[in-house]
Amino acid sequence: MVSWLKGSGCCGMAELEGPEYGKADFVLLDEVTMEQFLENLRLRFSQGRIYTYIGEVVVAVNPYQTLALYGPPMVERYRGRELYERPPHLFALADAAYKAMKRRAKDTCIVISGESGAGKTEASKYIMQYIAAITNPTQRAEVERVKNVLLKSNCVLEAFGNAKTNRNDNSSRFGKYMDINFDFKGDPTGGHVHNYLLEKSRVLQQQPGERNFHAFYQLLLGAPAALLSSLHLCRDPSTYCYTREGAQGDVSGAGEDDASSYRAVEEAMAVIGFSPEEMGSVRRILAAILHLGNLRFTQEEEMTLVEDTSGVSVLAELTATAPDSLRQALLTRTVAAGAGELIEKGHSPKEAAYARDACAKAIYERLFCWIVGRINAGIAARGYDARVHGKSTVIGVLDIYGFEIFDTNSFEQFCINYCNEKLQQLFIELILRQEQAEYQREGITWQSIEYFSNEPIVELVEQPHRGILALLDEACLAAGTITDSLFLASMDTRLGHHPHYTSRKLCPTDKTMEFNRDFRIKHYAGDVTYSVEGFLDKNKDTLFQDFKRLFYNSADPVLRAMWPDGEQSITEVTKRPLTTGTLFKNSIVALVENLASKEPYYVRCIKPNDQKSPTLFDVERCRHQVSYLGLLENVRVRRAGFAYRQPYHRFLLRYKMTCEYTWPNHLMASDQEATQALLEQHGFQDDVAYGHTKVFIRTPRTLVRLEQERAQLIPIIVLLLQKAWRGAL
Ligand code: AOV
Ligand code: MG
Repeated sequence: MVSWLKGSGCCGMAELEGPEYGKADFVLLDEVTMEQFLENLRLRFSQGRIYTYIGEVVVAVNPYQTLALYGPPMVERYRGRELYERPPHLFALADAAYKAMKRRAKDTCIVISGESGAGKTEASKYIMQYIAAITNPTQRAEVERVKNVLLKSNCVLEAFGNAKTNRNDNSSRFGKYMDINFDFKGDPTGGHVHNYLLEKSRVLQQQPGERNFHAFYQLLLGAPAALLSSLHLCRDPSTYCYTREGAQGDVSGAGEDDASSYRAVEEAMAVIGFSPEEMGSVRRILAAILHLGNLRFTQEEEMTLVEDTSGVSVLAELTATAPDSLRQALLTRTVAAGAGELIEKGHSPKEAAYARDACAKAIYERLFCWIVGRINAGIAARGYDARVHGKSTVIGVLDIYGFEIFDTNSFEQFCINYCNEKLQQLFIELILRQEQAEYQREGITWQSIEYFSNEPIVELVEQPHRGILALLDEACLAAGTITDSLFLASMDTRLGHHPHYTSRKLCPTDKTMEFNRDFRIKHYAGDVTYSVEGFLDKNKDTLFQDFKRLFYNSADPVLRAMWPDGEQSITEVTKRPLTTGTLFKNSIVALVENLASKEPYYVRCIKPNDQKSPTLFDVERCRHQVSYLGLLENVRVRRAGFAYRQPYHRFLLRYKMTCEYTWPNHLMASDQEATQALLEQHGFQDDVAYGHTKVFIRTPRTLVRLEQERAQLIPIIVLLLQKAWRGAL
């Protein structure tokens, strides 16, 4: 085939109809039924065609194998192409978002959703990799630096924010929204990472078969021996309480990966701009957390003591704090006794253990936030002046923890699943709104479609004064006597009528729940039973001021910088800081507002099986996901409206050879008129509508027929051209 035809992208659309390949767009299904949808998904998955469109939404099935889909030749195939010109791919979506941003100066965002292990984080990395590959053709040094830092940031964020869970070996335990800023040339000038609620309770405890955050194992298994001994650590993760669970059974087999990841993370941190001193502090803080977890407390007479005093001196050394102050912070707390007076109250061993754990969680969380801050400093747009360089535009990429159901679900799963409800709600609103806006903009009448709305579930969680989060805050505010089970009782009384809420008390025959412990929410993605144990504690998230002050006074500048609130005296400390639940809700509401203000592009990830198998397509698991993600409704909306739309000039470029009035070029007043003439000649006038800038085609069949005609004509044109060239020679 001669080169101009190769470049014209005939393979993309041809793939739309080949029965052996399945349909590249679900809109082309003969009938929109679950069975057809699943069969198409299965067929494509079995051939390594993991991406399929629903209009402009990419449905992605996790292949659980390395596919040759992302190298430089692929980047070249998609660069600058329209969505339908090539087989479905994340790169096509990334290119569409990039073009919208560059051509129309639109802020865009790519929202990646799907349950835990469905492939969101991998997708987000491929998207960033693509954007990095297609930008900065002139190799400007500062742009290259920014791109490099953006790409390297993932490695560091994953080391500190990801962990092995029973759903995913590299599960994101924090939410990540990354803005990439572009200058008027379309080159990245900087970026910003927003992180959402890290699952810090993982520092203390993991469910059987799970691990702590990767960073701990990477340090233990990857650090050179001399470094380890300077941190008073030994290699074996089972030595430390906090990493013991993760060192059991097959989990420990990950050792080699951890060692090589350690080196990759060190290198990435250096590229981002962490200084050697800062990296030293990070290692010492990680080591301190491991040592902290091994501290035990005993009681002798009236006094609580640390069992192994050498542990305290190691900790003092690693945190650069005075041993006496450290011991005091571990064993006592200062309380305001009224009239500005302060008294010291000794802990019982149990209280000391509780304070130790709260401290370990807080240090890790602050370390993580500090790292994010440091990455942000590394990718902040430097020397960008909007007056000189023009308006900066943004592409946001959202990769957040997916919907999850574990054997035991706690406050963290509750927050994660609430966040997924909000994103689902946004998807519904935007998909409808976007369609509507497009038809309005183009002057075309819109016909609406019924959707399952998850609004009642979102309300159940977040409604002011009545929702679960409000009741939880109310319980936390009440005097110390209130317990988790009293909180559950209050939910039973106030939410018992809600169709999406139940508990064992409200449903006594349901033995899958425990009395006084469990409640269940009917989420859009399935029923989840939550254990109320620890809800109050995790929501209050108390850390004694004594620890904050201790670390604020550390001689280690990094550790010190993490505790700006340590300066306050106990009497100044605000009485009721916002609770974790409320802070999380506020951050998610702000995130959703931010996403809604941008032009959204969607990737809907599907997990084909729970065995991480590259060949198994578990039809029931997929059916469930297709159903709750609302994908069938998505297809119906696309079909009820107009399945395809294309700017007139693009349409003509592709199909002009199918009509005598438009081939090789039309002589009409506008591309719209020429398009009209073409479609009328084919007899398609009843299936199309003409917008201000685009032609809208209702049924996929019309497009398929145009494609068929084009495919038949191309060999003839090629022959004619070859003849003409030979004649010319
Ligand atoms: P998640 O982000 O959706 O889960 P990941 O992106 O971490 O899921 O994917 C889980 C695993 O599936 C990865 O570690 C890879 O082994 C594999 N995988 C996913 N996508 C691809 C791909 N395109 N090619 C090859 N392998 C892939 V979570 O963060 O748990 O919600 O919280
Ligand atoms: Mg992830």
